[in-house]
Amino acid sequence: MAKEMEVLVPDIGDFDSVPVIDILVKAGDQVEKEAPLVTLESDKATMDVPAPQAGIVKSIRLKVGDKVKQGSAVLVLETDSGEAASKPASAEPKNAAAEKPQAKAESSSQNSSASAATKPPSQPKSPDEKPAPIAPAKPAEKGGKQEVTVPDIGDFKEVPIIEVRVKDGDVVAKEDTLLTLESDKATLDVPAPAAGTVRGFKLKVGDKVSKGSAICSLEIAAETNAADQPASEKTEPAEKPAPAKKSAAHGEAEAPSSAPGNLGQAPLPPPASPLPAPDAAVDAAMIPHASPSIRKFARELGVDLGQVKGSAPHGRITLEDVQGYVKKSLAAPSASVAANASSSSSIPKIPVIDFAQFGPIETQPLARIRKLSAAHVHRSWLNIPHVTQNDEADITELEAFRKSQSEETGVKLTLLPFIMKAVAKAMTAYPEFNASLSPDGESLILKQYLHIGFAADTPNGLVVPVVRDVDQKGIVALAQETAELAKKARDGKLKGDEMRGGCFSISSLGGIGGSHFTPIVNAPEVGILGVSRSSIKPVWDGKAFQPRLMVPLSLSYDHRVIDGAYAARFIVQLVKLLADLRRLSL
Ligand code: CAO
Repeated sequence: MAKEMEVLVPDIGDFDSVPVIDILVKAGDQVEKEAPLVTLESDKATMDVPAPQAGIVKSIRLKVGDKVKQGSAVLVLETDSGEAASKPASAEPKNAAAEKPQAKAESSSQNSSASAATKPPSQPKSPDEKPAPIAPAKPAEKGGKQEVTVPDIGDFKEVPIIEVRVKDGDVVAKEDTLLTLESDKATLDVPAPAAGTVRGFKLKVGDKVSKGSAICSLEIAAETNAADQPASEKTEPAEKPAPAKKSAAHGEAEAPSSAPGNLGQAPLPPPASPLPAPDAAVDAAMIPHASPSIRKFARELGVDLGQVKGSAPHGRITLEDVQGYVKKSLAAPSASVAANASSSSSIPKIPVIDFAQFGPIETQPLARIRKLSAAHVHRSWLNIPHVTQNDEADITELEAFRKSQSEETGVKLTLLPFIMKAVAKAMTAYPEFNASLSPDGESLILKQYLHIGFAADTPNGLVVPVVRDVDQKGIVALAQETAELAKKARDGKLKGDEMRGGCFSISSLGGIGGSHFTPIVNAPEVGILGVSRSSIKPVWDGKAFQPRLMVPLSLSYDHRVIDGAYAARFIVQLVKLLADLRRLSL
């Protein structure tokens, strides 16, 4: 017999005024059990409220912009089974019998992070029932040691570590990410519960951990002040973490904004800085802003959300945006398809080989950054017709100046900031290097700002921090900024903004070695400069060979945008600028 039930907002942590940002169903819709009904978004997490049962939506009880909390009415659902998945439409908003009610306050609050979107709503607490405070941590005494363990990560056990952010001896601030775990349902950053020095850290990527697994001990900084104490030590109940953003169906994971605080642990902090993929990959490689249900929808259609422009506030991607993207892609003329094609190109697959037949092997999961940058360089390589132009610049005088200025200013000046400045100057003279091809391949977008990214080698893979307004900065400032960004990159502390907006990239392998190489253009940029190791070479001055310090340069460019002659002029100009720094001031 058909029965009506009122679907309520499940336990969403301590949030009590969360805006509804999307209503995904309308009256009359037939929904499956677990189908997302509405999307809520706090400043910390995006979450879908799923249908507790299959049924027909009779009426919607809220609208976009409404602010809700646990127990708020979402809609009325007519179900066949008559099972009270939420509560009868007429009943008080209390005691909604979830299919699998949480056994206790602790699990109902803390499991929400990893499973809110797929679990049926948990039993709402009565309106005046306060969430259970998170159990106090062992005090992290100043100058003492605190053992750090994996916090409550919901129902998950044996969760693989996908990223390690610290090593033994590192000094961390409270809430700095120590490592990232990824189950099939959620990605969770484990933060430092206090500021201190990491000791006894032995975990590595691929290790599997569960709640309570030892991570390291923290030698608590003597100057640790109250603000550094774990939230759970404060008298107020610790903030109950928000549910992890996750897919309703496939468990596609996103970093939780604030995942469960463990007993004795500080709540997990907002997600680690967005993935340090090469800047141009940002659109595609960084987690796009979309609700779990939209992600699922996109996945089903094979849409890369990184390619979709969000029309909702803060660039959030809506259902209509995905649909529009699909329509546009289907209608796109072959030229623009060619401009965008990567996943659709039917390149022959590399045969799958069982390497174990030839000898012992070990399979190591790739770190997230590596996976993202692999996807990005692959896209760039497939989409961009590359040409690489090589040359060498005589930096004999520059080198002498660099050394003298390093001593004089006390700032370590490497070759990189000089090259960056020279590239900026050359880009000003050859503005097509400061451009991007429009997505439809019909026009050139010329940028009136000049930000340059540089590839940085980090333990977790390649990242591309971006130095802004290079044309307006001096060499010393550039040296300081690149050194600072490179350190942040290696420490895994770069923020999303610090990897966005690049116009051109420099990949300097000069500190390592090698002569020339072919850098891959960092799409949608159109040029990248590879710098190799300088060496003394005999250079003919018209009368005799002179020993000169030569640095090899490799300029790769997008041949759809840049003609060969234009690129040759650009690199010749660059070589001249490096050979005679006085030209930089002209
Ligand atoms: N020729 C000779 N020596 C060079 C040089 C060059 N072209 N470039 C740098 N060096 C020297 C520096 O002067 C420094 O020497 P000292 O320590 O004796 O002063 C040493 O090499 C190390 O420099 P550095 O690498 O620390 O500093 P940098 O400013 O040159 O580079 C950074 C910074 C972040 C670009 C670099 O550390 C890095 O990560 N490079 C790798 C980039 C990369 O992976 N590219 C590939 C991307 S595609 O996969």
